[in-house]
Amino acid sequence: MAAKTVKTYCRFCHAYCPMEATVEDNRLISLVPDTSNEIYGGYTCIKGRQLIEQIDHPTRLQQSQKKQADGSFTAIGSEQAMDEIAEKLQAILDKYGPRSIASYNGTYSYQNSAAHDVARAFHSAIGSPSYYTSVTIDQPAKVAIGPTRMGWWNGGSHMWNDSDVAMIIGNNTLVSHYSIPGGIPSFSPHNALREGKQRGVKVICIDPRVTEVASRSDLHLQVNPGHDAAVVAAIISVILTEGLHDKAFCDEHIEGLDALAQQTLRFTPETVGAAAGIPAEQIIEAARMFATAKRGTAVTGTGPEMGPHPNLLQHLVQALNAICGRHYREGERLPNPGVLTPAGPRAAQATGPQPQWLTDGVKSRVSEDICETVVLSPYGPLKEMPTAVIADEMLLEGEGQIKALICVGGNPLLAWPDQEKTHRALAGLELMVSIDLKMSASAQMADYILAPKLCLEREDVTLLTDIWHDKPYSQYTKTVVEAEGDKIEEWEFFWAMGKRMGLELSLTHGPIDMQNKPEKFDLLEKITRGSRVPLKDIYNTEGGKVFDVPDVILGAPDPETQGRLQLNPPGVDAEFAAAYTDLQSATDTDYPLRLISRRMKNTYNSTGPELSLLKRKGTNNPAFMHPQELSALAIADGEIVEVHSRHGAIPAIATAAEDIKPGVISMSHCWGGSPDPAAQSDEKIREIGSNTNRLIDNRASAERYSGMARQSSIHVAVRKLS
Ligand SMILES: Nc1nc2c(c(=O)[nH]1)N[C@H]1C(S)=C(S)[C@@H](COP(=O)(O)OP(=O)(O)OC[C@H]3O[C@@H](n4cnc5c(=O)[nH]c(N)nc54)[C@H](O)[C@@H]3O)O[C@H]1N2
Ligand SMILES: Nc1nc2c(c(=O)[nH]1)N[C@H]1C(S)=C(S)[C@@H](COP(=O)(O)OP(=O)(O)OC[C@H]3O[C@@H](n4cnc5c(=O)[nH]c(N)nc54)[C@H](O)[C@@H]3O)O[C@H]1N2
Ligand code: SF4
Ligand SMILES: [Mo]
Repeated sequence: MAAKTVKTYCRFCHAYCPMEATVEDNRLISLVPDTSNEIYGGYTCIKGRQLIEQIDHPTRLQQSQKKQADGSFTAIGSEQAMDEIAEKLQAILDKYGPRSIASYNGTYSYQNSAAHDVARAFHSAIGSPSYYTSVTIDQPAKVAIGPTRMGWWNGGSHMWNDSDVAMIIGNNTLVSHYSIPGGIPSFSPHNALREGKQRGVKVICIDPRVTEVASRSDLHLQVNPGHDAAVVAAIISVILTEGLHDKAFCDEHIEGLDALAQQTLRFTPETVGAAAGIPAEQIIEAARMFATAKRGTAVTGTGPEMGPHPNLLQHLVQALNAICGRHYREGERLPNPGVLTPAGPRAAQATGPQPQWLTDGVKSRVSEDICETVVLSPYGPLKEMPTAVIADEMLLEGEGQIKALICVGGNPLLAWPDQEKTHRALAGLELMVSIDLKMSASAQMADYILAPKLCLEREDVTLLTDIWHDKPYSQYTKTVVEAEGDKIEEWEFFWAMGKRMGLELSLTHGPIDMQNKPEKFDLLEKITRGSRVPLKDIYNTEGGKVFDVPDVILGAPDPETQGRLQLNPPGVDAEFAAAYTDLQSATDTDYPLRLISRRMKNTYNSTGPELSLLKRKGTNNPAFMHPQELSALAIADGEIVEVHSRHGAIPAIATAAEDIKPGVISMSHCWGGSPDPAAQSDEKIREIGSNTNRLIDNRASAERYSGMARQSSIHVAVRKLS
């Protein structure tokens, strides 16, 4: 057959870079950036260039696997595996009830545009609230707790393309390709930043590392980790004291401004600067730079969102944007009203807080304070249980204990806080099923591993990123190459369980055909029904494009439904007090260093180090430290040391890096292997790295409502091994 070139997009990460694939006899012979794309301009990264290799890689599971009595795996047909799994799930459901069946939908579940909706439909059909995702160990304060407590603005915040300032707090988009709107766009981020700087955007970066973003910013606050809430409180205080806020917006749409002014008053630039290790003048300069600009948003990333006081930090960042009025107003055109999200007019008004979401959902069995979180999405509020305490839910005996786990494109043993506990929890399950392309550390603990189709082997649409773009952009990709052998999609698993268990699965816009397996397009059509652009039009468009959607001009507020943003919700006083106390706390002499997280260019969490180009860039997660720190401890660059916390110890490869603030260790997560001594993970540190989640006690500083663990800014010390 003659070679054919088609347009598609990469789903190695969520930047969804458009590509052109040339296929001959169902084999990929080339995969190149789609240089004609108007948004990405031909951008791709080293990971995306490995998609061809990934398809035939020797570590890829070509068939589903079943664990044998001796712990080894043998190949099994996927239909046979699913027959057996359905029977086991039914027995567990009958014996222990719906809550005992949990699914954990990790990062690769998000890359399949139908996976979450069908998984949720399965949970609804069996009545199980035990729906978990990686979002609740990522930034739950941002997507759930913050907007729930303060309310949100229906017109959204200023986006990068029409901003003249951006405050970027612990978010390194140039490596992570991640930002919420307002920060540097995740799509071709280098170009976006260059274009912004030419336009005159002022970038304020707050990060303990001179990151790729920090080195290109106008003002870098190289803070000690863990004081971001206090830093933002101080910035707010300067703005309010100097009267730089948007008084008209505050009068009309905000409640609790006086209280906020009071609460932030004692967070003076001097007090906060001393603890955060930066000059007071920098805090004042950041406040003035941000507030005197006309448009632009403050955004956070994972670093501070995983550190201390994330609920307060998120509250203050939202408050900062609100008091400066950084929201689209009546009569303004929304840069991206959404392509796949529901059509309809939008009004320039706030929706007030929803405190009932914090308390009325399904309660965690392990703590009164922790509850189902409500994640805001363009499709409405979505409930999920907090992953930070899922291992405890598995270990705590009694009514509702989790007995079965379906793990979809996630790697709990490396990703969940408290690795030892996670290991015990997974080992105690009656049934664990993993849908994973390789024998990951977690998959090895499963009873069944189902071999999935990879991204170029399936259809998808850019549902996840629909409102992250600052233009109404979308792309539908058809299957580029048919998967060889017996492989399934993530959603097909849940459909197959539903069918075998005699369930009726339903999406928001109607039931799923349970007799004949639906086509993916039909599923996606049902998921997106009512969208601004019909899915068919996107399907019929070759490649990604900005769609010509009618302008959405924000309408006048409706007095009936209009709410106010609440700057002083119940509970924040105590959070302010805790953040203030932290400013005064003496250095912990036993654990004087702070271990923080980072992303690495050559991997996506635990995916990638097996691929040749990525492997060449490194097969482990070095412990980056300032050379001064290394010499003070008499540690050589490249030496294997032990990093230990009150909770655990791991080996680490000490690596000198000038860009790290002294006192800080910067290490990536999701590396290493099983903590089971039999796995001898520590001995393989240079080949597989080590797992920072072994240093974390997930309950020691669990955040209210979400149970979010302290996954960054961890108190540690370093010990020489020889
Ligand atoms: N200490 C600490 N812990 C952290 C973090 C941190 O910064 N510090 N970060 C947290 C964050 S933000 C997140 S999102 C989580 C990540 O948590 P997880 O999502 O649980 O972890 P990943 O390593 O992304 O797991 C992805 C899995 O999917 C598999 N996979 C790869 N491609 C495919 C595919 O196409 N289909 C399928 N079905 N599977 C595939 C991979 O082999 C891998 O096992 O970790 C969290 N944990
Ligand atoms: N290449 C690659 N891309 C990825 C991933 C990957 O593993 N590799 N992971 C994906 C995932 S799951 C996610 S959630 C996103 C995350 O995307 P980002 O949030 O952009 O993640 P990072 O690049 O780790 O950036 C976090 C930054 O926070 C800083 N930081 C750490 N602690 C603190 C602190 O206390 N205060 C402040 N102010 N800063 C702090 C770190 O130095 C780091 O620069 O990236 C995604 N993209
Ligand atoms: S940034 Fe890299 S990994 Fe992410 S979608 Fe683009 S090419 Fe793929
Ligand atoms: Mo994440």
